[in-house]
Amino acid sequence: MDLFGIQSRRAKREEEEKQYGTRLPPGQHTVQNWPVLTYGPTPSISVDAWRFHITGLVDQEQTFNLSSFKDLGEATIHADFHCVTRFSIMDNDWAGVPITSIMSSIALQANASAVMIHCYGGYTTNLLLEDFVRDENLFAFARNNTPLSEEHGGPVRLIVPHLYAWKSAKWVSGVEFIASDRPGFWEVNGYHMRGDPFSEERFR
Ligand SMILES: Nc1nc2c(c(=O)[nH]1)N[C@H]1C(S)=C(S)[C@@H](COP(=O)(O)O)O[C@H]1N2
Ligand SMILES: [Mo]
Repeated sequence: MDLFGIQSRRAKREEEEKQYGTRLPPGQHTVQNWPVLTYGPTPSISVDAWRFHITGLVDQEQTFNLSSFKDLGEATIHADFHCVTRFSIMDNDWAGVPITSIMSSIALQANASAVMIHCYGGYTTNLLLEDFVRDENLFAFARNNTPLSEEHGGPVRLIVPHLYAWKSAKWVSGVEFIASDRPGFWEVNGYHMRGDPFSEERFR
């Protein structure tokens, strides 16, 4: 009966609240596996072919290959991952190039206030500069010591732990610095412009 389903979901949520406290955003439940959520086909980009472009409001636009990209700096962060479809994956170790390392290697123009993330396959997502430039954000190439598989965004994906995971774009091909925030793929299609899971900024 559905009533049992509601009760068991409630019991699971209470159990998880005990375990994770305020780390689990409202309306989320945890999963132990790692589901794949992709809109459309999975692009296939080899490590050799992968390029990353820094464009827009910077004094000098730049292109990197994986090795020159990693030369910007490498770090590991521990973070949770919250999908707007209500599953959360707790305690991931992401290895990648911190956004702060990228910022210190570019000359940003004063009127930049947001970024558009571009991906192989055409996906895009937008972030305010203050949501993009945070210590824990990185362009990741591995999770839990394992290189990202193709379906999870390899060779490189963005990880923005404090926002819903549609902002954590897979198969990134570049970041474009822009003067004013404008919607990316899901944001055009009704998702929230910012996507804070703790205030349930799901749709608008
Ligand atoms: N390029 C691209 N990035 C994407 C998506 C996508 O469809 N295309 N889906 C987003 C969504 S909605 C989620 S929840 C996460 C899922 O990442 P995963 O498939 O590795 O779990 O990737 C995000 N990044
Ligand atoms: Mo998602």
